[in-house]
Amino acid sequence: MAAKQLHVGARRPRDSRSPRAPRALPVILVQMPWGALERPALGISLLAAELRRRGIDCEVRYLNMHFADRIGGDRYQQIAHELPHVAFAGDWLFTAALYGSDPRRDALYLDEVLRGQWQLQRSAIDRIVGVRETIEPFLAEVLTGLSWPENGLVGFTSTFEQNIASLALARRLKRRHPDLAIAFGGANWEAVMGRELHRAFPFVDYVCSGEADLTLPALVEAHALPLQSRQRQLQRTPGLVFRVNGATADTGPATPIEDLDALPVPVFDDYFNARDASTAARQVPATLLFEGSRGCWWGAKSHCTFCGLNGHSMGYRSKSPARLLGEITSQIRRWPCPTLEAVDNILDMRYFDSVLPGLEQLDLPGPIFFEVKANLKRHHVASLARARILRIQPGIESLSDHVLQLMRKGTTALRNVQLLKWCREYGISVDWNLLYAFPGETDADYEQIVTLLPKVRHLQMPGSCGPIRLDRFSPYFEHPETFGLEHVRPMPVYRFLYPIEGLRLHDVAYYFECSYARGREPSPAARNAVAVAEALRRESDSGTAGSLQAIPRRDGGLSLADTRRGARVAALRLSRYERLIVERIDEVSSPAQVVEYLQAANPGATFDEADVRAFLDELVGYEMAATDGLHYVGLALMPGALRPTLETFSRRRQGSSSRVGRTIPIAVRAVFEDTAHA
Ligand code: B12
Ligand code: SF4
Repeated sequence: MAAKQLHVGARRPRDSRSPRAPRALPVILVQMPWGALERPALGISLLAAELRRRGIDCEVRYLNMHFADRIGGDRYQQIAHELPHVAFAGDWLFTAALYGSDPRRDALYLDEVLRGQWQLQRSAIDRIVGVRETIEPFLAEVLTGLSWPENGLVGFTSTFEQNIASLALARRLKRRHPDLAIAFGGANWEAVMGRELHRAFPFVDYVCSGEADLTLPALVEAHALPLQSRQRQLQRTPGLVFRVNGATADTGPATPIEDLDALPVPVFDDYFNARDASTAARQVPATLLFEGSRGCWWGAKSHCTFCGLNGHSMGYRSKSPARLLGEITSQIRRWPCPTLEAVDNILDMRYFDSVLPGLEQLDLPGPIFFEVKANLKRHHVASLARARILRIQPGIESLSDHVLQLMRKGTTALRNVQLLKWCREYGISVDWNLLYAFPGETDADYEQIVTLLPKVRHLQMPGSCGPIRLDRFSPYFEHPETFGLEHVRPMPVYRFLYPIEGLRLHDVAYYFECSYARGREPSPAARNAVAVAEALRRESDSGTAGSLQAIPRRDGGLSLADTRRGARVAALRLSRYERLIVERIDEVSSPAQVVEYLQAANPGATFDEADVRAFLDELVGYEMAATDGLHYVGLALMPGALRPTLETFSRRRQGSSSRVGRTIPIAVRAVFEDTAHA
């Protein structure tokens, strides 16, 4: 198949292809409902690029768009995105097409899951159920209306709610074209899940588990070989599930790609062509995806206890800055999109001095999204903004130190607050959720959050609040006993999706439920924190939260102007020395560090730590700083004029001065400019 290739210094991954291998059969990679309309399917776009550069005929089919056109874009989006993901309504809709109709089972699902668990109204349920009647005509249309090779390979990508629709089409394809090989890959088929699903669905010939950049090409090439040598070749390919004498066999985990520069640039032609032809897809703006890295450098050191993000490949690998920049540049020029999103779990810190300045030069029209680690410095945040990375997901998750420790997040409540503050200053939107129900949490943890939240009401509030979900591959799932979790079992909804005799549901599920051992139960006080967070979010959405701003004065001092609802004073007037203190606690600092800063800024002078601490406590009293008892962070937003100095400071910490001179007392009494608000 003719494919315009973009090679940005890409090298071919090591491959085991025999020079005598016969010409591989054509490949079709499929994106089924409920895959997103607004972005290309990155995994199969990457695999298609690799197959094409090996000379293999490969097409990516966006059958999700065919379906969306049938049921209407709005309804598609509602089921794909607006319903709670773990209700699996999208998957359930296709169950009759996969297993045959079962009114009793359906009635139970609607009653137990949609009505009972998720409290959906009758009208909402009716709208969902109404989609059922479009499914058989859709499957018939794509089965007979599109051309499928008699032999060759059709590969389904499956993440989120794509399993049942994909299996329903795969079954029909196999029946109609018995020589066509059916393969599956994607998050829903990794590791034991792929093996068990393969066992349960005999029409699935192959599964690629995990990263398939090497596995799929090897499989496609092996599939063209005569049966005997094919089996030998398959057995030599890591990451594969296939059949030997009718029984499921596997070759263990895939080999993660070490050199990401060796990957091709994903091909998005098929996505944009399909989008042009789809009314439903054109209704939503397209997002361009790019991949800078795989795995997680933090998780490789300290795996966050609830995180199942990386399956079996946590080891961190990233593209070289030159390669990544080249890829982004060529892709965005070719496919101008209003937003650009990195799929990385965590930003590579070396990109701050390489990729980010490059993005700044590109002067992209729309915002970029990246996941980052929360303990960034001010100058990092400034670089993000300059590079137009205006939406980040920093994994804040909580504002309690103890809860953050329980989840091994490697950050603190004050650092999280500091990041929220800087992001507000630089106009960066922060995606964060307040998570609770961690084993070992205490009531005091949520009391801390309830105390802190109103003080940071002028910063971004959590987008949502919810209990943690027990995900496959997470430490909670892998070692529940270590954390005091018991009776780990698949979420009950799975039995409606896989009503198959003898199926090990535990091996197919991605999400689980559990009980808590005595003494490890979730804290009921989390409810209060959620109520406070939600009320503050509503306040913030209505634009009435107010703000806390630092305003430099001509005399070298600083005023802190407080328009937050319930402010203790309207403004504080601070002296030059006090201003220096506020500047230092722009970043989380101990009183000793503040003293060091004051001394460095006033050579020859000395400052008393007790004075400084008293002043800081006073600021805390006015809710203009927050403390964990040992450290302090200022809550006021710094004006643009002060930011460059603070950025420089955050880049290179000032050394301490050991010179002793006259002692300057801190005038801890702040001058009120106004009386307290009502
Ligand atoms: C970026 C990302 C997102 C993005 C966009 C996702 C996208 N790419 O479209 C956003 C922010 C929107 C998102 C949202 C959510 N996400 Co998300 N996300 C990811 C993340 C971090 C990267 C996905 C990615 O693009 N990877 C890079 C590509 C190249 O890899 P890939 O798609 O896996 O493809 C490779 C292999 O899987 C395989 N492969 C893929 N398809 C096929 C097909 C065939 C035939 C073969 C042979 C091989 C094969 O080969 C590919 C190349 O090696 C993954 C975690 C991860 N590390 O993968 C989670 C992940 C996909 N997300 C997940 C979840 C649960 C969610 C949310 C529900 C939020 C949440 N965490 O609770 C929402 C739901 C969104 C929705 N319903 O639309 C889960 C999915 C679990 C599942 N069983 O489906 C994952 C695995 C993380 C996790 N464990 O929690 N997510
Ligand atoms: S939650 Fe984020 S930081 Fe933690 S291990 Fe997972 S990907 Fe890494």
